[in-house]
Amino acid sequence: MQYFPNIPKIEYAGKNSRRELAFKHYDPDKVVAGKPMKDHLKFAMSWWHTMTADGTDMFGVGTMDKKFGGVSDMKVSKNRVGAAFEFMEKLGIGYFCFHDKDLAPEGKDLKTFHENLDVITPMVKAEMDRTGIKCLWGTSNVFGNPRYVHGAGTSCDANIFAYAAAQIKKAIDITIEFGGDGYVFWGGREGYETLLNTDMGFEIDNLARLLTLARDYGRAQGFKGCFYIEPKPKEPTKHQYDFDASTVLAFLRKYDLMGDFKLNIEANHATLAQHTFQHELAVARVNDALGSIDANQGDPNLGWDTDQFPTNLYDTTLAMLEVLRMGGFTTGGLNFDAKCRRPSMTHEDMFLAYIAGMDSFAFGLKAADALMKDGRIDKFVSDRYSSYKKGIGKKIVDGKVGLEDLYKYALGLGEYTVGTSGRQEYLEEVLNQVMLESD
Ligand code: XLS
Ligand code: NI
Ligand code: NI
Repeated sequence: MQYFPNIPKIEYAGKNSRRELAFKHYDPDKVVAGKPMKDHLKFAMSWWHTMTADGTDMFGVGTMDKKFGGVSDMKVSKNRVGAAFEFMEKLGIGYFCFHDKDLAPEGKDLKTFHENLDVITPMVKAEMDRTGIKCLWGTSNVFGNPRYVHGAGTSCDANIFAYAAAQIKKAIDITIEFGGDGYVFWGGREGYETLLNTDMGFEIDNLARLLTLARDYGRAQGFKGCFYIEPKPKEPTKHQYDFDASTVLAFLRKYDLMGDFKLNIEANHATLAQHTFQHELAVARVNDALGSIDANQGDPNLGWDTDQFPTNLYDTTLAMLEVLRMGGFTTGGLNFDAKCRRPSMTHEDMFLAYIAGMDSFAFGLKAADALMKDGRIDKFVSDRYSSYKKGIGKKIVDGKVGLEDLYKYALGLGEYTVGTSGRQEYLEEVLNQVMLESD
């Protein structure tokens, strides 16, 4: 049974090719910066956007067929397994990410939900064994159901905390069964609408309790992968506790979770926090906490999470620069947390969208490697701080001077102004030149 009979296996056709269903930059086995592109990029399919999201929005019903010939809920879920693996095989995608709720219908209660999952997960596992496709990370949807209206770990209702814990336990079990490399927490409802009804300190303590319980359970079950928090400032709640990378790092340090948790940085969430994608990646990287990436992009003219496929080559280049600077992904990868626009409603559009995203990151990898080899930007940055490599600067870095020493030293400087330029425009020109020449 083929779900996409008109779509061939997608191949690399070269940058000048006009073939629609072909890669122009993603050449999986081509060695860049010491290893094949596919090992650098570690592309993953998001089960939710790709297999379940049908274009429904606040103003209208779905426009896309994500039932794949199924009629009953269970048959739809079963068909999605076949469609997902055919989709990934045809694109040469090596990983997938999932929420519990993406895989099987929730049914009337938790017991039914988990019975449904027990039917679908062996089917997924069998397809993983057949194809060699792996699980990048799993997660639990503890934000969609109305019971999570006040939050999951941060709900005012202890029964809901327990309910979320039960869902997370099962999702961790499935992730372990799939041999998943990671487990994500994205706290869509872990925030508040108004402080008039909210005990913020208590809620954040409870969020840490839930994550700690999950970490302890996962480790006790032998989960060796990485736990991730995915920061997002707002949407659906007005103010989310995992606002951005810096906020999450402070949380992880306060509750002593840095040993097991890293960050899953999503491009569009950075935009919503009024940061650049590269900023969020850099904050994570310099704190040794860059784990994985949700590869998408937002629309600077819109104030919500549009989850578009990433095609901005500056963003993919600077993102891959951060990935190369940290020495590449370990447990993480590039998960396309991205969906087709509502009017791009055909199955072919799904393939074209992934091709665009994969090519954009493949280009970004080549350009980032070229930037590092070119070396002008790195050298400029390093030279810019050269005053800390000798004299008083070195003493500051080595902790050899006190405030009084610096006082005396500064008095001795007389009139002193910094004379060197930041040269931003020149560096932007270098970036353009290297990007344009990198392929
Ligand atoms: C929503 C988030 C979500 C997470 C997984 O904005 O990006 O899709 O990645 O729960
Ligand atoms: Ni995401
Ligand atoms: Ni998102």
